[in-house]
Amino acid sequence: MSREIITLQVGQAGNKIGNKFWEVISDEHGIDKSRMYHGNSPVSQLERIDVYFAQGSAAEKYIPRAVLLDLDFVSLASIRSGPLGAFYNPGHFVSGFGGTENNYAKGHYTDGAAIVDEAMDVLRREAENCSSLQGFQMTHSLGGGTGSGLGTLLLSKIVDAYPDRMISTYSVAPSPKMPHVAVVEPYNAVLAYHSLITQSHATFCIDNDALYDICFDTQGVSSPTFDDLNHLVSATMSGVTAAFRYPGHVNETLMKMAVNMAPFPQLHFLLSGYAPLTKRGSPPKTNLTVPEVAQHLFDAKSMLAACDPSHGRNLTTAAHFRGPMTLKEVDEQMQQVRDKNSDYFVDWIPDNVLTSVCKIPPQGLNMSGTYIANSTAIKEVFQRISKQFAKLYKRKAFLNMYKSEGLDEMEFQEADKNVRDLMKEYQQYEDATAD
Ligand SMILES: Nc1nc2c(ncn2[C@@H]2O[C@H](COP(=O)(O)OP(=O)(O)OP(=O)(O)O)[C@@H](O)[C@H]2O)c(=O)[nH]1
Ligand SMILES: [Mg+2]
Repeated sequence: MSREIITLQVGQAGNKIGNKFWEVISDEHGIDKSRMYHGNSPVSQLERIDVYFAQGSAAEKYIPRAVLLDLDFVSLASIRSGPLGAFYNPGHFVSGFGGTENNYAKGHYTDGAAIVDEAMDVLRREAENCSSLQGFQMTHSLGGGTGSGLGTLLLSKIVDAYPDRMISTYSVAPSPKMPHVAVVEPYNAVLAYHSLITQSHATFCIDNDALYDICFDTQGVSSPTFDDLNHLVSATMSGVTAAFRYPGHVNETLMKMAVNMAPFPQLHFLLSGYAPLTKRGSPPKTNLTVPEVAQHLFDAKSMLAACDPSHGRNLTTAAHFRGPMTLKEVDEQMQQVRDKNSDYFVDWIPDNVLTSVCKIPPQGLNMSGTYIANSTAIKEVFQRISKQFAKLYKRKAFLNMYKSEGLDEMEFQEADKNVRDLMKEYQQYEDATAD
């Protein structure tokens, strides 16, 4: 059974990140831009190719199962005319008449609502093309009006149409460290988190604040661009999805990942990390060892969200290793890390560290690791955004631009309350003990 996943790319960040994801995984699976297989290891590269690629004709064999949405047609046109433009199904681009200028309400209630049915038609056609659709993954920003507003509107339609399919998201939190971040982005992010609490089964909290710091501090990039940031996101997405794309691992379906990682349905906001993170321009690492990768993986500086795991406790943890190593080696290392940092792991969920090995390393490295944790420290991200939200909302700044697009002020209050309740819930499980 294929267990297909459909990728939804919404808004500028969503499409740029999605694009980079396809670039990385098509390389890994030996699929070139003309959609043909030119790899060197058909058994491993093609065995589960159907999860992410639809079968086309003999001349153009593998087509990404992706739907690309942006209200901003110029931004989407740049993806279409870019290096991967011809790779996607040409009927899978859905655009509007202009971006929302960071207005969630435009994305959710007016301009976005005008194109969401068209997007659902495309998605339905792709779903009908699947033999056993397992679910969806969405890439989007939470600060943009399209990524947050239209992204969550689309998810609500998917939940209605496919109530028994899984939904995962890679959701980018805004940071003032990046240039041109709009002042209202915390509003959009809180409104979107509010939806994701009930709509998503697994949300990877990608945070531009942390991505910027990794690029600047660890990789020595003096003024990180979105491409620099997206490089980190796509490497992590490749690590997470390797379990879906190659045979025989833990977390090998979206469902298993959600069941393993989220002991309580609402608490599905995941912290991720990646190793190795090397200085930009340095030669690729080809002599990494399992202990090195394990150590980097648990370093707070490797995390893609601005929170320190040592400030919270891990409800669940997964470490996905890639490369020529044995599971025994990995398990031993993880046991050592766990013993050294036993305070970081809750003691009331036994065996809450999962490990897996995929023998195929990512391009250019001899091995890599991806960290996924349901850490209560993730509440530090919500605290930061919620604080910024409160500052604006105290003076009701910029509310009119939301109200004039049909958003009721009650929704602001509800979203704010639900995100605060989520933080409290994380705190409650952080404080819980086995007795
Ligand atoms: N990591 C990352 N962040 C991005 C990228 N592009 C934009 N952002 C961030 O996303 C937020 C803006 O959202 P966009 O994705 O540009 O907006 P949108 O979804 O197109 O929505 P509109 O407001 O309608 O344009 C800001 O916080 C940006 O810093 C990207 O390629 N990568
Ligand atoms: Mg845009």
